[in-house]
Amino acid sequence: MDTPAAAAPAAVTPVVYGASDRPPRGDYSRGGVVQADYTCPQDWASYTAADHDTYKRLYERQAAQLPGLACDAFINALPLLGVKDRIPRFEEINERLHRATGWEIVAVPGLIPELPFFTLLANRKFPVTDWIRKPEEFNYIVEPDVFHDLFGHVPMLFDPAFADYVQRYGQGGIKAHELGAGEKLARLYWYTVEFGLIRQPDGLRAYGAGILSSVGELQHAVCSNEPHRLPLDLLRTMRTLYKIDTYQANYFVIESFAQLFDLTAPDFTPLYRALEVESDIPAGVLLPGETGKA
Ligand code: HBI
Ligand code: FE
Repeated sequence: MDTPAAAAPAAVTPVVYGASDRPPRGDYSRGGVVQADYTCPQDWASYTAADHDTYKRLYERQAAQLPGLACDAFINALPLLGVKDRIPRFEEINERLHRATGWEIVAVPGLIPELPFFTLLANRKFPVTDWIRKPEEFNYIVEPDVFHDLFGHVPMLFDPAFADYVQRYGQGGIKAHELGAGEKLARLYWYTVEFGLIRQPDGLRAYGAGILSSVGELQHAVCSNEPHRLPLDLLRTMRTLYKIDTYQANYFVIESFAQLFDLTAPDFTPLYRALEVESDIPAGVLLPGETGKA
């Protein structure tokens, strides 16, 4: 016998990063279609012509500045999204993505709480916000929208080693949450999945979605002399505070996605214990001996 999917709007609370007096952007009720795991139908039919046009213009502008700044894995996978002149239907992306790495994307109304977020990742489901920014927010938006989530994150999920890293992050996240270390681990996500740099034989490149989906930060992260660049070190990274509303003051550099995957193989419990006696490091501050020129 079929039981109806458990829609649990009571358990579905909106979340925002940073200042908590900012009202949440997405609609988390939607007449009860948001599920207990925070996923919902994409409702593709509700996008307007203006919405599709915003996506198309963002895609064009951003795709044009990738050469020499984005990593090869991203540049090679971007065309696999398959659609660039409108907001894609998530199902059409899933056909290819699932075949490539076993991942799928699922629609969510916006930022979701830590534990359901980790749980989706641990199950190789990547939450993609379904709404798009307004034309007046074309250049800048604090919360992730469908352009950031799709264009920024999904191409990298076609890379097998990176895709495995994101799942491992989800699995580690569930454990970190139990150990009260969710915030520390979230910093690792921030400085890798969102704002990571990788050293390719032909130079430094971006793989983080926050960089790849931003007009201005791509140049700043890869080419500017302003920010510090440090080799990725788990303890250093998880001690480092971050800002969500400015370009990053420091970036962490990896040598390969396999390195990222291997670094996160050990149990983090001792690391979390070590972090308890280490002070947080403000964004942009160097420790003695660090050059910031990785
Ligand atoms: N929710 N939709 C969405 N997208 C994110 O990137 C996201 C989130 N919730 C929590 C979160 N990220 C971070 O706190 C994770 O690092 C835990
Ligand atoms: Fe993101």
